[in-house]
Amino acid sequence: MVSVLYASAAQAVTVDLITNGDFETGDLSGWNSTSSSYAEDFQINNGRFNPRGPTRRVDPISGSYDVMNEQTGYGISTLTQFFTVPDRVISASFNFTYQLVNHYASGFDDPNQQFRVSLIDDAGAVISQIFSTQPGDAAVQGATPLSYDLTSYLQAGVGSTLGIQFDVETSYYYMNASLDDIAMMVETPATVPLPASVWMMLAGLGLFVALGWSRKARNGMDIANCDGPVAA
Ligand SMILES: [Ca+2]
Ligand SMILES: [Ca+2]
Repeated sequence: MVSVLYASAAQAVTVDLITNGDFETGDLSGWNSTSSSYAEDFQINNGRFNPRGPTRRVDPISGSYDVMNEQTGYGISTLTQFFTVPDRVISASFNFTYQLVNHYASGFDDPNQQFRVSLIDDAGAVISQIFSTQPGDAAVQGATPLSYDLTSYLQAGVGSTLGIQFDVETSYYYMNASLDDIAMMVETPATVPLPASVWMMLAGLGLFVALGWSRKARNGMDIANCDGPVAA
């Protein structure tokens, strides 16, 4: 049986720094959602969630739950989670799967009608915009797994608090993005003490850490619509 500690010849461990990245708790545990103007918070979706506007019920991307934003008009919805970076980082891979539908007839606009993913600092300032939709992108995009090598960013932020933020800006009304299978897989030397929060996550996640890593690796790298750093 595979150990929770992803052991390699280098005596390293790999841990997912994101809590409840698959939303299978059935709620937004670990996440914070905000909204402005007529946007609404991201909502948990069990397949029966019918968001305001023309989008109807959509099956979760994987498992029994994902999340989806909704709105009654213009505004910005955000979904954010902060995490503590280990004291040493060998590598860091950020993975998520999204699907979306944009009902605005003129398509996407940068930045007024856009879905974005950013790495932020502990004050919420954007360190790097990892992904964003671009004018001309397809209005309907099925489940798309993406993977990014964030090693340099996490190495620059060892021991600090960083965050991942998803946001949907809808200046021209209805657009719904779904998210699932969000993971920040960080490889760190086994001999280096990890922050207590990381060990707690290791203990709590158990075998899932190893299984999650395997699943993400098999998904491969889909670089469609990327305008940020891409994993090798
Ligand atoms: Ca899920
Ligand atoms: Ca609806």
